[in-house]
Amino acid sequence: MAASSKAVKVYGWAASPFVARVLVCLEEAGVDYELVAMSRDAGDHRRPDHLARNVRAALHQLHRPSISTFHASLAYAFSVTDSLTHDLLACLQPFGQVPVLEDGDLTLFESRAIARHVLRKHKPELLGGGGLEQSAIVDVWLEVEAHQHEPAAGAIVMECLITPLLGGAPDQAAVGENAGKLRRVLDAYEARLSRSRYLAGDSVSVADLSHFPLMRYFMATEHAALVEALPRVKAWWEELAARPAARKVAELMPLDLGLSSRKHEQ
Ligand SMILES: N[C@@H](CCC(=O)N[C@@H](CS)C(=O)NCC(=O)O)C(=O)O
Repeated sequence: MAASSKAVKVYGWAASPFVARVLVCLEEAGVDYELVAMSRDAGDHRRPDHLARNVRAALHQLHRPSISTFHASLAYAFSVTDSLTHDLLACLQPFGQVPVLEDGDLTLFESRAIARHVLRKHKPELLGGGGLEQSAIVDVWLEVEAHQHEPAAGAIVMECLITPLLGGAPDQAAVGENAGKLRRVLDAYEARLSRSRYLAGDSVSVADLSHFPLMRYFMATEHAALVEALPRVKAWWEELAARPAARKVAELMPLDLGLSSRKHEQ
């Protein structure tokens, strides 16, 4: 997407599964957005302007009724000086990561929180449509993605895809351990998908979509066989990857994560 006048801006690099998660949701919701490309290699995410974006996002939450101690101390530190050094900004900003979303005056970080915001605003049916029960079920499966699927699949992608691209050797013990964990997660998905077409019911939701970016990379590893062995999970994945939003974002996600050129430069 072009033109800097867009109200919705996403900062980051699209090869990141976290950034891609946000892009998939924006595409699904038909939101007109601008991807403000940043370079990890150039350290754009550590620059003061990006760190300040995260600080602004945290400060935003001060206006909410449930203010955490962390945010309170952040606000205090921010208010006692208006000339923060870069180092202080780096301390204040807990993660220095992408994506960050700007939606008008609202600045957010954390990809799943951003995804929920985008969908709550533009396509609530992907969050369960506002019904208490259905929304709770969507939340459950989004948590499963975050706490069961991502750690195991992410470790395999790191060891089997990213480490070799950077010229390293995979830690086979870590690969074996996480393949075992992921197999158990996918077995649970297979059982779940025997009862409903998607994870949270018979319509697609953010819980399914949220899997797409990491699974795209996971399916490029030899451990894709774990998915291929489970007919319902395989069909679910193929349907997910064939969605127009997923296909569009996949074009921005080279399977070498843009790392091949870096390896050759080393
Ligand atoms: N929990 C965060 C994780 C974000 C994250 O790890 N982003 C990576 C993108 S590759 C990043 O910014 N890494 C740079 C760094 O941590 O220095 C989310 O879901 O947004």
